[in-house]
Amino acid sequence: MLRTHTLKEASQLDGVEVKVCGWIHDIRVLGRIAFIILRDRSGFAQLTLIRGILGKEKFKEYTKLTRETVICARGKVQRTDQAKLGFEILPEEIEVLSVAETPLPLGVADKVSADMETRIENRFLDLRKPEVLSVFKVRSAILQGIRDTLISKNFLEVHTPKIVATATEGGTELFPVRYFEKEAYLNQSPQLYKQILMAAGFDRVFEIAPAFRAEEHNTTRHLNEFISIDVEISFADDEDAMRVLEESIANGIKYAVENEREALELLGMKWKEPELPFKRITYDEALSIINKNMDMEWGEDFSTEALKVLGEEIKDFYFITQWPLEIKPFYVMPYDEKYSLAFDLMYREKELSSGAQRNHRYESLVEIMKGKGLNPENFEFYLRAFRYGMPPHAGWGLGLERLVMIITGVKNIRECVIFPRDRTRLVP
Ligand code: AMO
Repeated sequence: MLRTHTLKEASQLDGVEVKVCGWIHDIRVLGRIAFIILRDRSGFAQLTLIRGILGKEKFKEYTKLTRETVICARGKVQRTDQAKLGFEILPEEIEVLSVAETPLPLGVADKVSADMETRIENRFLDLRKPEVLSVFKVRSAILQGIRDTLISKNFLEVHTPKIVATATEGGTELFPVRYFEKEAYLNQSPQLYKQILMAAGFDRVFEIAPAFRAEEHNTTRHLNEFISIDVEISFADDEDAMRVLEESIANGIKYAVENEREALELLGMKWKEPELPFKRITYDEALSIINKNMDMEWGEDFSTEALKVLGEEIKDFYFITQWPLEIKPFYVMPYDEKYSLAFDLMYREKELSSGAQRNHRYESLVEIMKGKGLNPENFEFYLRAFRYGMPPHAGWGLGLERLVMIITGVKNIRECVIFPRDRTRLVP
């Protein structure tokens, strides 16, 4: 066994011999005594090195180790008021497992934050910073809370293909891939497949998987590869779908608050489980709020500026419902000639999720497709599923990174992905 305890586990002990491993965060030598601050995923420990105990040779060897070198230390844990952490480990032996070269391309212990480019290029070092790691602890917790919610509601977790033949969310944002002798694409959304699963009688499904969008714009809230949490529910309407969505979000936050309190504190975020239901406003109501400050036409999608106005007015989670049919995708259910049963979930000025009750009526679906300039023949595999018994259904897609951005308070969506894919970045 390389180690007996993580640093957090060791921090709970007193007078027990342990073997702990990690990275050297910092070393301070004060004559005959030296301190190594050791770091692992769970936290920090102070190794107190005393020359009189270790002997001159070992003391010299250990105090020359470079920052970020990986070591294991065997010694006794001792509670002490003198150490900032309330405990120290008095090593008898230190084993050097992997020496870190100097200088480091990115300082892990440094307070000053490097620019995003340098950080991503040296992401393995950047991720060693506790506050950077915290984002991923919170991300994992949110996901767990959401998954638990859906599983408890009897959803089936599924996976649909990511190499596909057609667009779903408008044809301009597709990445082509060579698929033997054919051209294929990376999927933008599991939309068509999750709907087909309703025809398959799966009743309620969810998928947590990457979605790919060849968006040209390089913004702080767009990625070219993101994780989409998708839900589809049979015998359900838009209101049913919204209820599952708000509950999923509330439980995701609750799970993070309960399980990653320290990580949230490190990020300076104070969350409590949000109260349900979230506010619902119609598109028309949103428009009249926006038009107190701007001059926006009915039927347009909300611009960044418009959403800012809205976000200033509603500083919380809220749904925008009853969107104009025109600006929503072909698969949403019309409410009447003008409006649809589509909704967006917002947090202040940020869009987190889109969803809708779907149009499950074959003839009407084909007609709307044609009206939007789409060729139904290209969607034959999808449309077939509507001809042999398709239940009414509703669902949504939630961008995981957008949600993580809000909960962790980071300003750039790239910080919510380990290795982000944006307009210019394909490596690492
Ligand atoms: P939509 O296209 O609105 O809807 O996407 C759903 C959610 O996915 C997230 N998202 C993104 N996140 C990061 N970078 C991007 N480039 C990006 N694009 C989208 C957002 C968005 O709200 N099929 C429908 C969903 C449905 O109706 O079920 C869809 O894909 O958080």
